[in-house]
Amino acid sequence: MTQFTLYGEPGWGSAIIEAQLVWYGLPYEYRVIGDVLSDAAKREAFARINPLAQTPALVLENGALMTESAAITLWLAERQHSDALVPAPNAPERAAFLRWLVFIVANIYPTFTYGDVPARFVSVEAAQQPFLDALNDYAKRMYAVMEEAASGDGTFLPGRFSALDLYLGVLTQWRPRRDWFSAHTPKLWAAARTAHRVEKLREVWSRNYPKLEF
Ligand SMILES: N[C@@H](CCC(=O)N[C@@H](CS)C(=O)NCC(=O)O)C(=O)O
Repeated sequence: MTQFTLYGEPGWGSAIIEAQLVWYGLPYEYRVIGDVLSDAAKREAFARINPLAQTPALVLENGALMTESAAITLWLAERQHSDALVPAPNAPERAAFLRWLVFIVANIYPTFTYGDVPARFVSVEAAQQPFLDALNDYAKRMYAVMEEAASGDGTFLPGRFSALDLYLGVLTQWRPRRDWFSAHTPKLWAAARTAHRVEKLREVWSRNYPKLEF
C-alpha cells in the first residue's frame, strides 16, 4: 500500500528523502516535478503543492504536506521509532547530529537556492557570475568547516552511520562536484561513499545518479 507521495526530481534534494523512505521500507509514490528551475509552467504547477516550488515535498499518510528535508528526516525517524539514521535523544552523538543537520540546511543548502538561477536574485547581468563565484567560495568554506568536524571513520559521526552520510551522498554530487570533494574534503567524501555503498540503497542512488560508480 502506498503511504507517502514524494514529489521529486532525479538527482535533486528529494534523493535525501527517497533514500530514507527506502531505508525504512516505507512504500511511496514518486511524482516527478520536472525542471522547475528552468520551466515556468512546471514551477507554477508544483508551487500549487509547495509554495516554494522546492523538493523534497512529502505528502504524509494523513494527506498533510511536509517540506524541509531536516524536518522530514527527524519526523521519519520518530515515526519509525528508529535510531538507525537519527541518534536517539539521549545518545551522546545526538547534539552533534542536530548541529550538523541544521548546519547543512541553514548554511550549505541556501547556496543552491541562490546559485542555481542567480538571475532570480541578482538582476544586473554582469554581477551574476561574481555572485555565483562568491557563493561557491562560501560553500567551499562551509564544507571545510564540516571536514574539520568529520570523524574520519568513514562516517560523519564517529563510529556510526547516520542521515548526515545520506546528505553527503547527495551533496557531493552537486557543486563543486565530486572531484573537488575527494581532493579537498576526503573525510566528507569517504562518508558519502559509505552511503553510496549501502546495499539496500543501490537502486535509489542509481536512479538519481546513473553515472555514479560504486
Ligand atoms: N530547505 C530546503 C531546500 C530544498 C531545495 O532548495 N531544493 C531544491 C532542489 S535540490 C529545489 O527544489 N530548488 C528549486 C528552487 O529553489 O526554486 C530543504 O532542506 O528541503
